[in-house]
Amino acid sequence: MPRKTTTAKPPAESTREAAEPAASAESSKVWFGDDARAASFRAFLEAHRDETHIIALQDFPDPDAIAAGWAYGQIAAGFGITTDIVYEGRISHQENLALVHVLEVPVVRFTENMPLDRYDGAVFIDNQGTTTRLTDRLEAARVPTLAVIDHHARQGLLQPEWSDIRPVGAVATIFADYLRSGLFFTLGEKKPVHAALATALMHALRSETNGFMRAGPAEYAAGQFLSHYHDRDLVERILRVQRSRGTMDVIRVALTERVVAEGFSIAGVGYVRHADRDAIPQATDFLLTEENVNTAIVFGILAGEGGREIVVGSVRTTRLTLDVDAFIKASLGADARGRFYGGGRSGAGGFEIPVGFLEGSAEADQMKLKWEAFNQQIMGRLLRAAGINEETPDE
Ligand SMILES: [Mn+2]
Repeated sequence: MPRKTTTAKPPAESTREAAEPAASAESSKVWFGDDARAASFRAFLEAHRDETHIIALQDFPDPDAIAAGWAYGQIAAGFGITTDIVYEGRISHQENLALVHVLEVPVVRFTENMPLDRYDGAVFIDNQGTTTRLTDRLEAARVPTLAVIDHHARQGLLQPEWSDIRPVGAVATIFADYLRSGLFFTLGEKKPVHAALATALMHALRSETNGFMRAGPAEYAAGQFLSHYHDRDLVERILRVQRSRGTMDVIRVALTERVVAEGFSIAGVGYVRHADRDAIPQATDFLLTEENVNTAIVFGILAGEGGREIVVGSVRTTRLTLDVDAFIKASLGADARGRFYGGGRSGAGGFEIPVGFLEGSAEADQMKLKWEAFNQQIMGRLLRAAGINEETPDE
């Protein structure tokens, strides 16, 4: 990899010591220190002065999306552009909630009565329209797609007026690079909101790269740049946040109900509130920490709060030879239309099974029967796929 994006200096100085060598392949490019793209971003914002933009994040936004959306909002404000950071779905992981609450990030959850036609344009950040239900809604409201800023592989669904898609580890890296260019505001002005933004971007880098384990050179360069401005106390407050009571309860049930055999730990946890949806993957992560367990599966029925009832499951494995995608598809199969109930990749996956006709009952007895039916069916299929004799699990 080429090299040399010295970011230890304040951003007002040039951080580029020499012109890039003519890079043909994407892989040989330097993805941090790109003044030309920052200038192009600036020209794009200039051309949209004083407009109102909706920043569309993916459903269930993560810290990378939240921090980058906020960065767009703060940068665009310098051009008189008003923004709303909007997502459909939910922010349920307590660390992501803490990020939003501690730093006071102004994110808005979409509701049906939000008029979308008041926006001059839409900006998709950390997604390309394929992972947010807002895409269809914005199209229906005839809101033009102005920009896509992302780090996932190109998906080609949207035809934005302007885009910056780089194969880096986080979209926060791209926004850190815009700020580094010195073409926008300077983070070092000691405004609290700047420290908060730098903190959010740093948190995004850390969480998106699993504590920099999956970071590339661009993320280290971005982290080095942000390290001059972020607030360590705020980082600690975000990371030290505690689990909700609901999450603790789900973990407790998972511990009590788990079946451990052949390296698998599988638990059905019963009914889970929609607000505690993230408790299922968290309980799965927790089961995976037991010795001799290399694969954990937790599932339950999301219910209540007027939401649809649906069985949701989470799978995690450290077993290199286990293809999570194939395991889920083979064990749970597909619906009548041939759509699989779930899938996964590289060690993690999940599934969703509609409760359908049996949905919605207030009777405790019926609720119990319904859960037992799903629990037995799913547990049986998972155990068979795992090659475990149902009669004789270890515990
Ligand atoms: Mn991302």
